[in-house]
Amino acid sequence: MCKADISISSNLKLTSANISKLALELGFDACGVAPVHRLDEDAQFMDSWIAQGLHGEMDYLERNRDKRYDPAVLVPGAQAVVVCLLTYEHSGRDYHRRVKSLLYALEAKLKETFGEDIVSATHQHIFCDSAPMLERRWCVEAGLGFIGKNHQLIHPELGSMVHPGEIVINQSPIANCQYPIANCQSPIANHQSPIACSSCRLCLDACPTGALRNEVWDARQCIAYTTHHCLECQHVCPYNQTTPN
Ligand code: B12
Ligand code: SF4
Ligand code: SF4
Repeated sequence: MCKADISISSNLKLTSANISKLALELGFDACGVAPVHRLDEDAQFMDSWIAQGLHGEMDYLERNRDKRYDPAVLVPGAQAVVVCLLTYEHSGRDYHRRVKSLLYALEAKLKETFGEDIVSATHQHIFCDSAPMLERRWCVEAGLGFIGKNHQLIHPELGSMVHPGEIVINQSPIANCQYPIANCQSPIANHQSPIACSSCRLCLDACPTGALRNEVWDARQCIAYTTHHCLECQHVCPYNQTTPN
C-alpha cells in the first residue's frame, strides 16, 4: 500500500501528532515519534563502555549491537520509532505486561487508521525493556525529555518515573508536531543535558553506592544491577516531586 492509499483509507493524515493523539487516548501518558537512523554517537560510547567491561555480566548487551544501534537492522523497512511513556503509577509492578498490552492496542489502532502496512508483517516491532533498543535515547530523539545525571530519561512534566515502550513503524509520518520529527532539536533533546540538570547534584549525593559520582558509569555498582530495587536517585530528583511516588 502506498501513502496515497493511506490517506484514502482514513481521514487522519499520518502525522506524529495524530499518532500521539491515538496513544494518549488509549492511556499512555506521553508519546513522540522519531525518524529512524543509526545512533552513531551512542554506538561509539556503548562500544567503549562494553570494551571496558562496565556492563559486568549483562552479556546480552554485547550481543545484537548492530540491531541495538539501528532499528532498521532490527526491523527491516523501519522508518520511524513511536515512543510511548507510561508512569509507574499507571503501569504498576508488572510494567512489561501493561506497557505491551497498550502498545498492541495502539498497533491495532494504527493499522485500522493508516493501513496494515504501517508495521512489519514479518518482524517483531513492539518493544518494552527486553529488546535490543536504546530506549532512553529514542525517548530523547522523540522529544520526550532528556537524560539526567541519574542516567534516567526525565520527562519535564512527568519526571523520570516512567517506562518507555516502542512501536517501530514502516511508514514515515509527516512532521507537524511541537518538536519536528526530523532531527528533533528541542532544547531538551540532548543526552546528559546540562541545561536540564544545571548545577543540581542531588542524585549524585543520594546514590548509596557512589555509582553516580564516578567519572565512568559502572553498572555493577548500581544496586539495581543485583536486586532491581533502588529508586534513591529518582526519589530525590526535583523533576519527580510533583508526580506520585
Ligand atoms: C541494562 C539496563 C539496566 C542495567 C544497567 C543500567 C544502565 N544505566 O544502563 C541495570 C540493571 C543496572 C539497570 C538499572 C535500572 N534500570 Co534499567 N535498563 C537496562 C536496559 C535493558 C538497557 C540499557 C542500556 O542500553 N544500557 C547501556 C548503557 C551504555 O546505556 P546508558 O548508560 O543508558 O547510556 C546511553 C545514553 O545515555 C548515551 N550516553 C550516556 N553517556 C553518554 C556519553 C556520550 C559521550 C554519548 C555520545 C552518549 C552517552 O549512550 C547510551 C546508549 O544510548 C534498558 C532497556 C532498553 N532496552 O533500553 C532498561 C531501562 C533503561 N531501565 C529502566 C529502569 C526503570 C531502571 C531502574 C530505575 C530499575 C530500578 N528500579 O532499580 C534502574 C536505574 C539505574 C540507573 N541509574 O540507570 C528503564 C528506564 C526508564 C527511564 N525513565 O529512564 C528502561 C528504559 C527499561 C524500561 N523500558 O522501563 N538497568
Ligand atoms: S544505586 Fe540506586 S541511587 Fe545509585 S544509580 Fe543505582 S538506582 Fe540510582
Ligand atoms: S536529581 Fe538533579 S542532577 Fe539528578 S537527575 Fe534530577 S535534576 Fe538532574
